Amino acid sequence: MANVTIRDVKTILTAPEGINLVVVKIETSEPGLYGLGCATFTQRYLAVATAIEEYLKPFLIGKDPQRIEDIWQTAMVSSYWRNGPVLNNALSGVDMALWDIKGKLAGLPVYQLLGGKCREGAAIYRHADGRDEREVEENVRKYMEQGIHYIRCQMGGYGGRDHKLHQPEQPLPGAYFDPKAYMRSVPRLFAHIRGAVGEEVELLHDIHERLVPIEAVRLARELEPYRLFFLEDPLAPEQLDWFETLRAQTATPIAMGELFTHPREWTPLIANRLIDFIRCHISAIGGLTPAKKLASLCEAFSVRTAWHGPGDVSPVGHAANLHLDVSSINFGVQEWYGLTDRIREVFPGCPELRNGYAYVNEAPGLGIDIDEKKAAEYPCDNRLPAWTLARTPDGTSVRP
Ligand code: GCO
Ligand code: MG
Repeated sequence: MANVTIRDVKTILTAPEGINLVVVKIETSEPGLYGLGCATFTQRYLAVATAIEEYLKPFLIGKDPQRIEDIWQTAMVSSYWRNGPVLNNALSGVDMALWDIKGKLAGLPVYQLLGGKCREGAAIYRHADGRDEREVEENVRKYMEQGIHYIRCQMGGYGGRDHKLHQPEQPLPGAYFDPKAYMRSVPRLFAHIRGAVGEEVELLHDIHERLVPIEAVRLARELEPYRLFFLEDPLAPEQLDWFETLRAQTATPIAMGELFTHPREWTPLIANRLIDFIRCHISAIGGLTPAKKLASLCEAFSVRTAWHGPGDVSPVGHAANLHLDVSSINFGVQEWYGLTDRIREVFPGCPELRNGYAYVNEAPGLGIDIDEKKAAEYPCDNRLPAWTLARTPDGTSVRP
């Protein structure tokens, strides 16, 4: 449509489930035509909101919302120093909103603009946790009864907990865990779960960068008998050169990427076939535009997608994940957090979950809306989450 322009850019901050979410709403000169995008960086949501309000909004007003690629490229370089989670999330909110608008203008769901469906629904995985093997097993069985075929198992959260800690006097405050006790507990957990539920269900685990590299290599090898669907974040983004060693040592499938914010992080892992699944938080890499390019890059190297999808992705972001999922031939699995009634109230048109598959709303665009009045009832909270102050028993601060 000729002459439609961007009229306003709004940042909506809301936390219906106590998790800070950032949504961008782009309004246009066409009455009633607007788009929504996810810009959620839950730990630094105010920094993202400032980047949107103070820099991207003046940059965008008056521009043609249909020129997605040109806006993405020019906005990316407009700060000169670029990438990083704050600026990428801000840009993602704009980018997804522009795809939403383009779909609405075309009268098509976004997946149609990405090549159409190659599957009706996206197979999802849920998180089973517990204090011991039996409790984890109970939660695995609960998900299996709901028809969920892919289940991530953790015992005591990331890095495990409730370990007897051998600490020095007057330890500093923090979220303590014992990497060695955690490492010993994981093979026990999967021996129990695999023995209890058999071979059919796909099991996953997230190391969450909690081990030193050589320990991650050892754990990946020790988990081989339990045939994981994938082992996630075995290393940190700062340890990319260790992936070669990890790959050479184990046949356990590897997933990585939720912390990535720069192409130089994922390109070597994909081009050298050092991972099996890419796990980016798509708003942290700049939105749908880079994510669709990344999915195509991965296809050439037999890497499958498994986009990040926890509670700190907004339902707009989950919808964007799913439009990519159903239209990418190299889709692997979709992480799913579980959308509550309260979330659905704030975000009408949420994707549906049925029998282990997530389905996008077939409405034009991303197919999701936001009730701004209801969103305002759930203010965000600027306190830093305690879990990010991770420490090993002697008090050393480590990556959370
Ligand atoms: C996952 C992630 C999350 C992150 C969270 C950080 O696999 O879903 O590891 O649980 O820890 O998104 O805010
Ligand atoms: Mg993870």
